[in-house]
Amino acid sequence: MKEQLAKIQAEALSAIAQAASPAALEELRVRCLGKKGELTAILKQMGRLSPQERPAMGQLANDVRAAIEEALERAKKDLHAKALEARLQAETVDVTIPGRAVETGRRHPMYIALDEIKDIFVGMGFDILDGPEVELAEYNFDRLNAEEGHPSRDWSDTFYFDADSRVMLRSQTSPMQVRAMDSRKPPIRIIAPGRVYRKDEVDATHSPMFHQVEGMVIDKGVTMADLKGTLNMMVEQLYGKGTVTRFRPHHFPFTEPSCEMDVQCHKCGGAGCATCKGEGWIELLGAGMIHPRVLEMAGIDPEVWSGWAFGMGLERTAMRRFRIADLRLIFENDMRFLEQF
Ligand code: 2NM
Repeated sequence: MKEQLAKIQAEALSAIAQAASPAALEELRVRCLGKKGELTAILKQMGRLSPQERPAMGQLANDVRAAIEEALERAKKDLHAKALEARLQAETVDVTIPGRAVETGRRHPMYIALDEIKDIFVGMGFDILDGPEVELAEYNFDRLNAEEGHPSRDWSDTFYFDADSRVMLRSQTSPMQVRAMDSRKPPIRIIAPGRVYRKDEVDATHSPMFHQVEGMVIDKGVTMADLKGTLNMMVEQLYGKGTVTRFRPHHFPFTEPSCEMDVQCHKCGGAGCATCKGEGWIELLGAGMIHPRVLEMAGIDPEVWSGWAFGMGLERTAMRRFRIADLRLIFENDMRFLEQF
């Protein structure tokens, strides 16, 4: 029995010395010291010994157990230390390597202008609406009082999808105003920014796709004075307090009366220069009192309610704001251009 114990100890210690992983160590522990282990098997035979032999053999068995446990514990610590060392080696960071610069994105100049306009109108209690770019001619034209034969409905001006000119890319964002009149009850205060499409050749001031913001107010007792007051307030926030404006008569099918709004040239103060092409004024937007027929078609009684609306081009607003000379720069996504804002 003594020899058996010595053999178990010797074999266990040598196996432990060679174990390469915590799992291998655990396997050894079970094999040597577990309930069905070699040492337990020996201890079960103690009963066969004489009472004189038993204490010494018991002591020896305990010593062997203690030696194996200690070896296991030490081997486990060694393995942990080695694993940690390996990890530290593998995860070494060379703090002397130069860093990689993070390229941050920035807002597009047109969206800077749009966000300003949105802030101004949200501050006055307007909701912002979004809607489809593929529209029905019914919403884009008929419901806006632009009847069959109106020049803007011509195939040479508008992108139609079908031969009978019913489905089209919207040429203005006003169909959103019509949808708002259908789905909401007055009083209504909304603005509708978005892409619009017209068959124009690309040049320094034209593009077949551009952006508009249109706005609309419908309430009781709304007059041209509200239109002028609100738009003047927007202009003062966009271009500074005291900016001078003027309203010229104009014509749109969906408003009556209609007007265009100019701002006095910020560069020459009205004297005439290159920026305003000698005019002293810069055209900003179109507007007017919503035509009674447009209200009627939406089921809004023009005897009770009245309203005003406006539409402005966003590219042109951004171009004025940032002195951008060519519209194409807005769409080309040239980093040398975009990095300047
Ligand atoms: C403009 C100019 C004038 C306009 C009219 C409407 C509606 F739906 F209320 F009738 N929405 N937008 C409007 C009025 C648009 O763009 C130059």
